[in-house]
Amino acid sequence: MGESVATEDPSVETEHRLALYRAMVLSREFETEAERQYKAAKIGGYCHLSSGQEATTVGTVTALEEDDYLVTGYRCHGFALARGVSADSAMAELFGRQDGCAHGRGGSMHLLDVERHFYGGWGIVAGQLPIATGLALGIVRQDRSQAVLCELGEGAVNMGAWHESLNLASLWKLPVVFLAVNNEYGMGTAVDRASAEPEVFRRASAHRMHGERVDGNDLDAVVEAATRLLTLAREEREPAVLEAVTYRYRGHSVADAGLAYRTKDEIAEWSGNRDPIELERSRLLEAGVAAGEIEAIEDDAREEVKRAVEFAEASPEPALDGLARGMHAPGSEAQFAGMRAGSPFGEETLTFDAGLGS
Ligand SMILES: Cc1ncc(C[n+]2csc(CCOP(=O)(O)OP(=O)(O)O)c2C)c(N)n1
Repeated sequence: MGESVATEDPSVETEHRLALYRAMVLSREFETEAERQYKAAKIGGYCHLSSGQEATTVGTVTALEEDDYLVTGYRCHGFALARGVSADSAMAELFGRQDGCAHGRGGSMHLLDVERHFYGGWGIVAGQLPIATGLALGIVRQDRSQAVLCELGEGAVNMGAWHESLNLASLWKLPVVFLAVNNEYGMGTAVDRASAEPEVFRRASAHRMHGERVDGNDLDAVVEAATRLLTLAREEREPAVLEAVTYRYRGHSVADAGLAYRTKDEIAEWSGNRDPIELERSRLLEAGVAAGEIEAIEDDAREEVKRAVEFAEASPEPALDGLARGMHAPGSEAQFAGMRAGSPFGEETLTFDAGLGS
């Protein structure tokens, strides 16, 4: 993916639309299966699903060029898939297996594929913002023409890292678009109970940055806004906040039923009348695509997810002695060897004068 939906050749447009539709369905099917596998205790740790948010996920990722960067929070399965990570390696990662895209060391919240310029999957709320901002600074320092898309939830905008990152991105004119996915709730708190300014895009103005809001369930609108803002970032070094208003159907994580802080009617209103996949499906039908062709795509995506579960089950557990690989900089073993057991900050061989004051 990497082009906009709008092209001049209508057949190309339909083909591209079908590819985006398949990506949305794949994401939905993947999440449904992930929940099933989590409940069957095949997946450990936390597991955050993005069912209902597919137009935002697929629409923004398709607006990225191949060598742009993508950084997200922990609700990252759909982003990884849309960026081209295979369902096999994403599912294997959820299972904690060796063939996972992070070699089984990251799990659901920390999907990663550096080759595809997907720099994770981060579990600390707003922890991904300074990383994305640093990537954008690297682009500028190396005079490259790329952009960074940094996804966050609307709950992250009250964190210090949000303000620090937006301030520097604006001050230094960094090529980054902060995608605030406003799915109405944090872990269980509605956005207007947590944020004095609940219209998240307006917060960009505090840093003299462009901000705008888009209907995050409308694929066309998302693709248009994301393509425009990423182009401005890439070509003019203009950072921006894009707020996508959408809804998550499931609980905050699989462990949350998601019903204590919102009503069944509210969920039904979004899933019944504003579902992004249904909306796209009716657009395809209106454009003359046969229902059979759409169903074939849906079946195909479902099969891909089924195969991914088999792949994940067959993949071996990572070797125990490799679990710490990649965690520390080369050469740091000598430093760790000098640390006193049970004393996390106390090295035997301190680099400053241990006899201070004597
Ligand atoms: C620094 C930090 N504080 C608290 C948590 C626990 N926590 C995980 S998700 C979450 C809510 C975030 O909501 P939002 O940013 O809206 O993202 P969403 O889950 O809706 O995608 C919280 C408080 C955490 N992971 N990191």
